[in-house]
Amino acid sequence: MLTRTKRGWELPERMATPEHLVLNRRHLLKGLAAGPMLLGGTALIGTYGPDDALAQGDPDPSAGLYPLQRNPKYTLDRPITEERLATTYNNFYEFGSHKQIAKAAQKLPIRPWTVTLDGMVEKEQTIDIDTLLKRMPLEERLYRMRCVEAWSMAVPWGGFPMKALVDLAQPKAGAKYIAMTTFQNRDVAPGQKQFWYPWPYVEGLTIEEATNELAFIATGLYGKPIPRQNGAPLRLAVPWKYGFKSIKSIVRFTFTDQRPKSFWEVVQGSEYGFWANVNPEVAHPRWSQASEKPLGSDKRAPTLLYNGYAEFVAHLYKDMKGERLFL
Ligand SMILES: Nc1nc2c(c(=O)[nH]1)N[C@H]1C(S)=C(S)[C@@H](COP(=O)(O)O)O[C@H]1N2
Ligand SMILES: [Mo]
Repeated sequence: MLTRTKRGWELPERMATPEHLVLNRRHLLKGLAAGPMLLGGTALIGTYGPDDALAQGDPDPSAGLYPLQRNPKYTLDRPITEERLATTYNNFYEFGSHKQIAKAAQKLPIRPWTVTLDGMVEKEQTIDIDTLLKRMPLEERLYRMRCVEAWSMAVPWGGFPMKALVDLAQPKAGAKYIAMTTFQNRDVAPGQKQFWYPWPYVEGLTIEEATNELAFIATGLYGKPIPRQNGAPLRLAVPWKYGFKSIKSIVRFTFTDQRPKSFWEVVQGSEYGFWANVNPEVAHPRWSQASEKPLGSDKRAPTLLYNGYAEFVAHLYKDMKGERLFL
């Protein structure tokens, strides 16, 4: 198909772009202070329709590992999202602040790729992704995902429990948090030339969250290696939190006793906090979170507390006083 027609499931632009609408003034000024020489690189990349995403980059050497055996414990209350939608309607600001980044993301080199485990660990290490994949217990899980913008999907991730990675890292007793960092490469990721954003993308979890059985490192999607636009070669999947917590294309896991400040928290902390647990009753300052729009459906669905995963994770937060758990 050569023409780009608006489909029923697509959100109006005003719904689809809230994450980048409001920029923290302090941060903007900091970016401006970085100097006008960066200005030449701020042009936005073009937009692409879903069909352009068929363009492929290099073949993925981990293809032979998939499909993985599905873990039957994690079930869905809704149909699996059509693969084409989940792989062509994405948030990945490194490749543009709009949803049609799939084609642009094919430029991301995913081999060689190493993952560094550092900070408060017994021994810092840097592991090649294919070595890591051999050492981790790979499985498939069906998970829901809820973006703070109120669209959602349900997909079969392939990958491994984050706990296995934490065990490999051997954190020291004093470590309380894990800061995760996305690659930085302005040559392939034009969004990273947008100097007003605090690149590289960083996210964080407590060690308790990271070792909860639901916290998953996704390396596959729909029975294949995960596509670049979805965060190849490895991204986080924490389905009880808003989607921005699920950081893509990770290069570093740093164990620390300091709570990390994540990308969106730096941009606009009043709208995107550290915890960011899904709660239909706690509205975003600019829109309700009571319902969501599953990709591919024309009907809104009610949003559930912890995105339906309360039985797994609610206990993590029950004694926390004075924390903004849901924003
Ligand atoms: N590095 C990085 N990770 C990211 C993002 C991003 O812009 N950059 N967007 C986040 C947001 S807002 C969402 S909703 C999910 C979207 O994941 P998907 O495109 O695979 O659906 O990725 C998250 N991870
Ligand atoms: Mo999101």
